[in-house]
Amino acid sequence: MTLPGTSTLAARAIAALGRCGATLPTIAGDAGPVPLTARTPIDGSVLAFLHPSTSADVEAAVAGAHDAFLTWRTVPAPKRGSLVRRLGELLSEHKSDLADLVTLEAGKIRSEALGEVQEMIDICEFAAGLSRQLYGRTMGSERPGHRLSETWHPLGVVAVISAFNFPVAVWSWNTALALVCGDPVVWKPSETTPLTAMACDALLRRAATETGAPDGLHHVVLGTAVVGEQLVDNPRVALVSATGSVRMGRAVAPRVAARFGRCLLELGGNNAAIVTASADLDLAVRGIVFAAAGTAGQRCTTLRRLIVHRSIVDDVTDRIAGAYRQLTVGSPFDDSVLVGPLISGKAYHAMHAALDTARADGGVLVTGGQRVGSGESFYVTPAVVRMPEQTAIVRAETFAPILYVLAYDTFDEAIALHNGVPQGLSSAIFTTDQREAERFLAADGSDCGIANVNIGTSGAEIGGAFGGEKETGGGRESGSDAWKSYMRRATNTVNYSVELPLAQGVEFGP
Ligand code: UN1
Repeated sequence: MTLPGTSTLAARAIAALGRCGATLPTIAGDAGPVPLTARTPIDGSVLAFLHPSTSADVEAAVAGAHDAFLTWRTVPAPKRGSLVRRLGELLSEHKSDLADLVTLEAGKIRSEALGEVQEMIDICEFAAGLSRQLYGRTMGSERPGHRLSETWHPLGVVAVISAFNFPVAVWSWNTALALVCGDPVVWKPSETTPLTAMACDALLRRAATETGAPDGLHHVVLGTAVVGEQLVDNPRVALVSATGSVRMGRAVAPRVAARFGRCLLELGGNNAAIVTASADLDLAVRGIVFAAAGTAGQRCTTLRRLIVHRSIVDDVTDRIAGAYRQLTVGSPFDDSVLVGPLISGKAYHAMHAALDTARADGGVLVTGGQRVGSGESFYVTPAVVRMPEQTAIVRAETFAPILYVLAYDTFDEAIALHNGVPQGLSSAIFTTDQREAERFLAADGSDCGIANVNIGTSGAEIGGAFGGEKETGGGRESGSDAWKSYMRRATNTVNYSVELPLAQGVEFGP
């Protein structure tokens, strides 16, 4: 495996950052706090040193955002939409630069990095249209001469805490909606992906200047969990939208609840697909391989469990293993590569440990699971493991490319295995039998927030609401009516009569 030279990678990052209008700070020797090191998983080398935000910086960011809120909430929503429309144009203009940064910091192959930026452009278009559609309802009042309706108002400062694996798309889902809904944003990106965050911030600031939006609508704060905790505890943060592990969600949710703030959580997934005896196997295998091995298994929507009818399980497993052996692993800048690096050595060791546990539980490694190359980067061949049953390791999310294959006999058993995990993000069924497909989508079918037919678990479009149930946290981001989480609802009763009838027939008065 050949990797590009280290200095080439850092130079490429700094050039892309510069074209987006962001500059790197000068780090003053050893006088200041320990700098934040931006590294690339491509070869583990340093891309840049940055200043972590101090607690005063975080406080100032929230205060600045709150000041901006007081103005922004009164700007008409379609005018707020102009800012997001301009942001979408700038993202299109800098699509290649941002994709470079996504590849450098998250290790995504070019096509997936470009796809992630496209997802940002799509949500900006969606949000700009939405800015004229923040509809409230009108209900029939039970009282004569009364009008009953609801109005959606801006909520306040939104803190966005995002993960390394979708370093910018998840930010854009939240930020494009928040801005049209009248809410400024303070963003704490993953400490692994600060440069993409700085590039997005620079583009958004430019869009704000060009469209005459107030200062202070967007702030980036960099650092470890301590920075996130400060946002979580700040009473001026109205909504904490956090994407990451279940462990992180468990820490965040009660703290936000304790101050009666709002939380939008997008946590772990342990997504499964059922392959029934009637499935179109050519289509199924293509869908499964992208969902399980794409993004090196590091999407929250990655397919991690395959539940296959016993009559075809050997055939399906062989076909998938055959396709896996064709997957090229290596530098994500190499056009022939489909599987880039894992984000860190920690991710590699977690994968290794999970495979050991699976084997100890009676699992058989069918293919993959080998480290490719050595040194400070961690490339692996995606693994397929046949499991005798759904053991604890199968029920846990390991953020790496491991696909566990299980066999089922009856459809009820398949659904029970499917739902028999703590997480509930995405799901799929491969079948040509309409009854099976509808049953999977029915109330007693998949218990996930996303349920697909004849398509894998990953790669959702922005138009639908994105999120899941159980330990996934229950939040919904992106399309449909996810915008409602970023606004507060006021119910309005207007009496335009000269009488004062009370609801429920209550009589009161002398
Ligand atoms: C994530 O992995 O956090 O559906 C988000 C998908 C992408 C988003 C994934 N559109 O796979």
